[in-house]
Amino acid sequence: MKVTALAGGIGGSRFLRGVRAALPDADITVIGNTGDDITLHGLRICPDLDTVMYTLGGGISAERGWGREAETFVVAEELAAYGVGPAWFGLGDRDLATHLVRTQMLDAGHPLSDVVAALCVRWAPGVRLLPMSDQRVETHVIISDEQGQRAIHFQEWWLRLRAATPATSIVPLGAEKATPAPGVLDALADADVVLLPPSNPVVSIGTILAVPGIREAVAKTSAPVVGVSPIIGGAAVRGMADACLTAIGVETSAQAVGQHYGGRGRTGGAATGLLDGWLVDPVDAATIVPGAAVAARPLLMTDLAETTAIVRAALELAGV
Ligand code: FO1
Repeated sequence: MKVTALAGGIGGSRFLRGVRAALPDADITVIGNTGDDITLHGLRICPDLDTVMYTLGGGISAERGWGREAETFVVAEELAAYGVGPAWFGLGDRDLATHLVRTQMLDAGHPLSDVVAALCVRWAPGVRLLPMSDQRVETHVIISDEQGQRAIHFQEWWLRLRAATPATSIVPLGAEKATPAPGVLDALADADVVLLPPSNPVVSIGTILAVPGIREAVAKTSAPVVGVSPIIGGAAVRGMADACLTAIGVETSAQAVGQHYGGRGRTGGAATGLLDGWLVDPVDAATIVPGAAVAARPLLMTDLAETTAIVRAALELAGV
């Protein structure tokens, strides 16, 4: 079976461990978000790609959900001693090696998709990890504060401001000029099932869909498309997805996010949305997404067994 999933960072990566466990013999392709990427100290950092790679490769910090386990932050301390920031981005020593290898490969002219493939030789995540694009797409957030209206990098908004300063808009810079990375469109066209994990629907899934061609490929694939709600009972399960949803005028509810993705209306309606199925928590069982079937089961990914059960429920909703 060929499974294709769009994934962001921590939530998406946890979900993917369940996909691998539920379908140990499947060919799994992950289309990873690169909008979180940032250049710091001259190094290109790809947080969501690294989080998928480390989580599925066994190198993730279980405590943080990002970065490496058994991590140290000596270089970050030394940078701080020089008064060189930003202090709000946790730059780990082991993680630094990943950024050094990636940056020297990019500087040598290798496209990001080749860099990801090379890094995955070491980590062997058990899935094919593709960046959504080889072109740079970088999410920036427009805020208004005492310095007036200005754009800051998503990571600064997320980590320094903890998304507490309302975003007047969230912009995936460069998306309109980006093209899907090699293999992305085929992975969507050839899949037996396409999954939208409970990643951030705006800055993770939304950014991937903003790359021209990808939303269309999801909308028209012959594979069933099933999403899993990242919102339970009106609250984001993790992260600050609610702040992102508010920024784009979408209510923080399982129903609003499902309707934001839209149903595909396979049963005759115009194919406007992406979803054939939308999996919600029982507390949101009354959810309606026109054009998509809604099913409910507990969605807290408390451990691998529970995550695997959630994945199985999504696959059942997909009819695969
Ligand atoms: N998330 C944090 O909450 N604090 C950090 O200091 C932090 C550093 C960091 C470094 C490398 C990396 O791959 C991820 C990192 N993250 C951190 C997560 C990162 O901000 C993600 O982009 C968001 O969590 C959204 O997915």
